Amino acid sequence: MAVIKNQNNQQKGVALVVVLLVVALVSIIATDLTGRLQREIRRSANIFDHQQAQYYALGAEKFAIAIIQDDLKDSPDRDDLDQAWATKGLYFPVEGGDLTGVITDVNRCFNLNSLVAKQDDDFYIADKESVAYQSYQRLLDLLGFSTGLVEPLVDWLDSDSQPIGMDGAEDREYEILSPAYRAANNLIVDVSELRLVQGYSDDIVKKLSPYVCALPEDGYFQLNINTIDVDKPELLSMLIKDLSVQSAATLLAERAQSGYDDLASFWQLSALAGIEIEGKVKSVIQLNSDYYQLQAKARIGRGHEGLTTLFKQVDKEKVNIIWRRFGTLE
Ligand SMILES: [Ca+2]
Repeated sequence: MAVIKNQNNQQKGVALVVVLLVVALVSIIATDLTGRLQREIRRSANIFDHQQAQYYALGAEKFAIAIIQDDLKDSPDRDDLDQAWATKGLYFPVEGGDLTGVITDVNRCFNLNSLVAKQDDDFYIADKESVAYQSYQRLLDLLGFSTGLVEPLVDWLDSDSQPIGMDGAEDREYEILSPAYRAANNLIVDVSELRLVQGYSDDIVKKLSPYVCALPEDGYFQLNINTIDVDKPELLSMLIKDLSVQSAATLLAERAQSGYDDLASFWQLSALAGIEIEGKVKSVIQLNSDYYQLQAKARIGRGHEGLTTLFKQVDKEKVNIIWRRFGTLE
């Protein structure tokens, strides 16, 4: 009898251990599931916040179009830094976060794509005598770079595969690199593309970038005299070759916040007296802008979204979106 009782006790002990094991296993599984659920909830919340931030950024884009359109209605023939669109540091507190944005016109910089122009046969070619080509050469010189840097860039843009000069670079120069690539032979989409062009080191691109832009139009070279940055007189000196950087700096520093009322007032300035300026050079200077760029940033909870949009005004009434790019802004 004693043996049977002992066996019963042992079986009860084994059953208890099994039950404890099962309880432990269930606890582990439950803890894991809770952890997973919490991570899923957090992930969903992050996605929701991010989507909301994206929609707020798109809202900023609509708001920017409205502001630019209002300005077009009020003053179709001029854009200056005193107008509503040029207001700096717009900040909007929104539910769960905030929205910031800034609009700049993109006629205050040199359009790199103006170095080439499309011919009848859909070919991009460069004209060394064009105002754009010569202005860019002077800009390079004024910033302390070799004027030869114009050539690899022109080759990057033009449709043919013949180097334009001694410093030019076409497929042959890029195909021997590792990794190898080919010249775009097309307009550039972003200034950062310069890094791929022969001779354009990081330092050069960094110093050049504030002065240049990449607009989606070949042969398009227009500067708004009312919006050129005061600290970039080189942009005026590159265009008007007999105007020194120092005189251009004084001229820009003396410009009223509301800019010039008409082009005649600008060309009559004493700083420009006695300087002979060709008509094709004069035609680059405008009082209004065609292109604008919005940089917006939305923060909702843990979601952040940056948006850059390029607009173009058409027929002085419509504002078209040329491209938009989502991504974190600096
Ligand atoms: Ca080429």
